[in-house]
Amino acid sequence: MGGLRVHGSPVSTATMRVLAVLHEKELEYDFVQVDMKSGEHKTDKFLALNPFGQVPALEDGDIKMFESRAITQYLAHTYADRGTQLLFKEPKKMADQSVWVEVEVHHFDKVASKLAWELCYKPMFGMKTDEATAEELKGELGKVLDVYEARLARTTFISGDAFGLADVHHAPVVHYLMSSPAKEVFVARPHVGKWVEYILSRPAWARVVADQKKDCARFKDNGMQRKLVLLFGQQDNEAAFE
Ligand SMILES: N[C@@H](CCC(=O)N[C@@H](CS)C(=O)NCC(=O)O)C(=O)O
Repeated sequence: MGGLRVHGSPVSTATMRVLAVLHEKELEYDFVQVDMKSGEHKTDKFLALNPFGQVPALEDGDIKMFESRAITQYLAHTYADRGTQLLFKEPKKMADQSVWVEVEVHHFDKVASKLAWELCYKPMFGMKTDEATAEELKGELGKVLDVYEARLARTTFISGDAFGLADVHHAPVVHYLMSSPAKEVFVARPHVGKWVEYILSRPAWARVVADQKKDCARFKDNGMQRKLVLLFGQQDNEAAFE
């Protein structure tokens, strides 16, 4: 079974998406921190793993791949008999799952990632949020979440009545935005609010968040760890900086 190795950054949402699935599937893996601050993701060594120079990348024995959602699909199929079942086989359920996996990429992430950049990443990297852009994106996200609200009034999870891959894919960006003023856009919609609460309360997700803290400390990135604490308000972690 061994040989799973994730190359990524603990603060990257795409990396966290892969880690969430690894934890849902209860798979052991090695985490190889890519130092994005020094541009390690643009070196020949990393470009051999992902020619687009982005994290994450996965190695599973001889298999090497990139693109977080391709990796999660690979893991969910290859390790179907492990941990949480994230795929649906029955045609109608599979059809719904395929639709909502795509909706996450083309409707939700398209807006939500830009908003997370404005409200979460820019402050983390010492940059100033463009408030007008953030407001505009919040409006756009609200329109996407209106569709989600109608959907989640009929189904418990985004692609149906069972938790699955489409739900997990949302967790990283939702996690960041729920710690920002964009939280109101989610909680103003009761079904969305309940769904978000559930996906962020998954034990697998809690492990991703705990690992993020540990990895920032392990790689002595206390500056980043402090910024994460400021972002997520985990004051109990202040001791880790000393
Ligand atoms: N579609 C890709 C996106 C990967 C991506 O955007 N990764 C970011 C970090 S979350 C990155 O490596 N950014 C650096 C860059 O683009 O140069 C995936 O899902 O894996």
